[in-house]
Amino acid sequence: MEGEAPQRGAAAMAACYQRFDPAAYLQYNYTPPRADFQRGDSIVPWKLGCLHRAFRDGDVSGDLLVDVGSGPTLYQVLSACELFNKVILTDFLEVNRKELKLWLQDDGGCKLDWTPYLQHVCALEGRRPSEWTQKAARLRQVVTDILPIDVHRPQPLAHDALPSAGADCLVSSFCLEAASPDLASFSRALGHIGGLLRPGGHLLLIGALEESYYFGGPGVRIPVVPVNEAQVCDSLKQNGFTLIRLEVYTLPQAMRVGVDDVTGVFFAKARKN
Ligand code: U87
Repeated sequence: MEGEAPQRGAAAMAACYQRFDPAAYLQYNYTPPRADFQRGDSIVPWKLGCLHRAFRDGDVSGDLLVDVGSGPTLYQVLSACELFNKVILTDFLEVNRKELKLWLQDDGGCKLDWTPYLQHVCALEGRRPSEWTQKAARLRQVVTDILPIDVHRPQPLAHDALPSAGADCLVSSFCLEAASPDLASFSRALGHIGGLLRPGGHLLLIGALEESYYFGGPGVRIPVVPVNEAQVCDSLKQNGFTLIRLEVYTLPQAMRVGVDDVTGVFFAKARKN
C-alpha cells in the first residue's frame, strides 16, 4: 500500500527511465506537428505563449530560477533567461543532462536545433527573429549549472546546490506526473520541489492532463499518473501554494500522434505562501 512503501513505485518508475532515448523523445514531441510555429493550434507554441505571458505579467522576479526535470529540452527557459541572472537546469537522467551540456558548449552534436524556438520567443518579446543569436548567448551565459535531481527525495538536489534562502522561481514542465506512480506520490513530489523555493517565490508548472503513458523511445513505454485540473489545484493548495492563474489546452486531433495518450495540458502559475 502507498504510505507503507512510497519508495517502491518510485523505484519502478526509475527503472522505466533507464531506456529513455533523448533523440527519439525530441523527435516525438519537439518537431512538427507538435512544434509547428506556422499553425495556431500547435502544442509547443501554446506552451511558449503561456511562459511568455507568465513572465510579462511583471510579478515574477529575482536572481535564481531552477527548472525541475528539464529533460533534454530548453524551450521552458527561453522567456525566463531574460529576467533571471542565474538559471539552473536539472534532470534525473545523465543522458538528458549530457544533451543539455552539448547545447551549452555550442560545439555541435545536438539532437535538436533550437533555432526556431529561439526565433519564436524573440518574436513574442517584440524583437526581430534575427535576434535569436543574442537570446542563445544570453541563455548560455545565465545557465550556471546542470544538476542531477530526484523529485521523490525530500531534498531533491544536493544539499549545497542552492543558496539557503532557496530559488526565487521554479519552472517544471511535464515532470511530476511523468515521474510519479500515483497521485499521492505526485503530490509529495510537489511538496519536495516546493522546498527548493523561497516563500513568496513563483512556481510555473506545466503538465499533462489525464495521461496514462508516453513513449520515451521506440518501445519504451513509461507509465504516467493521470491527473485532472481539480487534482492539480488541490495538490498546489495542500502544498502551500496560492494559484494565480490556470490555463488549459485541449489537444486537437492533429496533435494526437501516437506517442502518448495525453488529452490536455495545464499551465499553472502559483506563489508559495
Ligand atoms: C519537457 N521538461 O519535455 N525526478 O518538458 C526528477 C525525473 C524523475 C525524478 C524522471 C517528460 C515527458 C513528458 C522536459 C522533460 C519532461 N519529461 C525526468 C511528455 C509526456 C506528454 C508530453 C510530453 C512532452 C525524466 C511534451 C509534450 C507532451 C524526464 C522528465 C520528464 N507526454 N525528474 N524522479 N524521473 N524524471 O528524466 O526528463 O522527468 Cl508536448 Cl504533450
